[in-house]
Amino acid sequence: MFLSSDLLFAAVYPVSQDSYVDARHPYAKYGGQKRIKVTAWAPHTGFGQFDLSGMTNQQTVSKAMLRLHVSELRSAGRVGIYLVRDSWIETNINARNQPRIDTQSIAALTLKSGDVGNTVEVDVTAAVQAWQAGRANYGLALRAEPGANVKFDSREKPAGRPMELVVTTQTSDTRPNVVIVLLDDLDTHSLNRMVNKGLMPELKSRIIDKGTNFGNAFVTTSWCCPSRATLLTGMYSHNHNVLTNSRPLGGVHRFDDSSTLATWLQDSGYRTGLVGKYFNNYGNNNDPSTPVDDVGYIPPGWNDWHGLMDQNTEGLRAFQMYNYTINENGTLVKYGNTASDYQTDVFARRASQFVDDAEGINDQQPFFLLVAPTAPHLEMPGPVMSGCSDSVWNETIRPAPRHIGSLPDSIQLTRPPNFNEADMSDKPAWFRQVPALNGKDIGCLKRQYRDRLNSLRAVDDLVGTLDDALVRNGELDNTVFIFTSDNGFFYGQHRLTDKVLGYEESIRVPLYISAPGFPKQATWRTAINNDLAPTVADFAGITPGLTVDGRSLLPLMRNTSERNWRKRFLVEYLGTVQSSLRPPKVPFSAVRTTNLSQSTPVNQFYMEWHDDLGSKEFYDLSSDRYQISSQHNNSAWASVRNTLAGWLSQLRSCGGGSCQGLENN
Ligand SMILES: [Ca+2]
Ligand SMILES: [Ca+2]
Ligand SMILES: [Ca+2]
Ligand SMILES: [Ca+2]
Repeated sequence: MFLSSDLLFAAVYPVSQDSYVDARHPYAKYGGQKRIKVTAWAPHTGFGQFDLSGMTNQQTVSKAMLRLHVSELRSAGRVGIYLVRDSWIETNINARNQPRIDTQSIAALTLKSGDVGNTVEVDVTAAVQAWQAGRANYGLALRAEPGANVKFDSREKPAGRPMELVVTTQTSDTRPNVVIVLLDDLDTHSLNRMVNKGLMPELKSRIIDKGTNFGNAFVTTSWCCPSRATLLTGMYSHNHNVLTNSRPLGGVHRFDDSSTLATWLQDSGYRTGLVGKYFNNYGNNNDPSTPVDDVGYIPPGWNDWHGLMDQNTEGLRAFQMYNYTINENGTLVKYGNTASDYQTDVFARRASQFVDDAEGINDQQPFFLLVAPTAPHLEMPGPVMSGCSDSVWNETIRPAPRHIGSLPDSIQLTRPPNFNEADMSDKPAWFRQVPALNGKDIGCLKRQYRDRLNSLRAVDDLVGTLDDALVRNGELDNTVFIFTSDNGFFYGQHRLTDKVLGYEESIRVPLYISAPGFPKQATWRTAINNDLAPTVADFAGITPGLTVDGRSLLPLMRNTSERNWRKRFLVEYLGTVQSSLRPPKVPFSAVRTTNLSQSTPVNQFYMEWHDDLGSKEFYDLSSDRYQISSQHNNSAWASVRNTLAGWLSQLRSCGGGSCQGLENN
């Protein structure tokens, strides 16, 4: 072919799902010429018109290479490549005149004698991407610069095309983005108070008012590491085997990170990111036999990693609002103690940046982001309060500087009927040894309560910052936003602080899911943290890479009164005995019934402690919702207890797909 005032028409046709080349015979439009000549004898111009209309809306150009076969070179020199509009081409084709090019060249190639007989390639990706964005047909024109005389031609058959555009496309992935904001030690009651007082405006307007409120959401093991392992695997503790927060039964060392929600999503095409807390003991580097605690370790499945280091070499810990260290994609970054270092705010900025980066790298790729602030977890070590008689009450958390001193007075520690439980005679013998709180301790707890709740206001700002990033990137309508916590918390109920035990305050967590296509709604059907991984997998259209124990919540979001749903679930703590602590950490297995499909709802809790005494507890929550008086010895409940003991004996070893049936039947 020659390039001169002769005209080349080269359309692009799909040759496979992900690439296009010009395949239409170039002279089809102009009738029967055996050879197209495209010459660039200066000042002549040749051009090709390329039609990408065969591409679907899901496809985008990832690469475009213009290939030119150099058949003759009278004098070496540069040839400019220009982008020209469809209308320009039609005008010039019809007029058969010498085209004028007014635009700037998008690329140029310098030809030398060695190119003769060869095909040269020019990268025109950016121009073709812009061309596709306008969904218009454009052309590429060639013009030799003064001094250059070249002929592009090919007599080779069948591939001999003088001017060929090879376009590689990728099919865009329209699956939704998923963002999980996972708080640490946030109980349902505290969050509800903050929301109802108007102190969580961002969370309310951006998630709660647009999403599904799971009014009966629980964790199946109420402790940081076991709960986070459940989030990432969809399994009960007795199946993922992370039983505590530290070695040998728990912590980062115990977690099998080879198949997790992150790896499943990444393998299926998601860009994945973590910002915040991962597992306890992450980064402490105290086991030479494994890399998982190494300082620079990044677990499989994560593209963009900002993991908070636990217990670093300076003794600083993840649970500090200042002076902590983050592994930022393999680089350790230390944060100081200025206002801008406040942990929740740093995570807000990092999370927002993750969204910007993911969208900038490839808008067509969905992302998964797990944001895990430490708030409202107590700082350890952190500022301590004086005046408590028992040091277990003296820890607190610093709110963001802008919130200090501005929490309304109306937010005060509540004292439900089980607060500082007076009569412990229904509890196991070792539990009765836990002393009651005295006035000094209650004073500390009151301050701690207000600090913890006040720390949530920076979390609310984080939700707003993150949502702003979704809006800014045009992703709000294609993002699933999940807000929850790894466990609840005791504020003096049953004389306790902290979590771990199976009572309501410890196992209930907030759970809101705002997702495209779902209205603001509420369901009282039971959701457990085992469900989060399969739910996210369902949104992503993938099958979990493990045999999960939980189930997708999407059916419940489609029908909030679904009758064929979970009637009971297992609550367990299978770690070591530490009965002297508050709470006493004594392993137990329990079954919580939540059968709301009957006319009279059944809410019961049956627990077997794994202690030397074979201690048990039983509560009918309809008559004793505060679990003040265990009925484990009351013969009136013997039949119910026996039934629950039967379910418990099966649930505690369920797995391999059997848990759902045991929960539903
Ligand atoms: Ca926690
Ligand atoms: Ca190690
Ligand atoms: Ca996108
Ligand atoms: Ca009692």
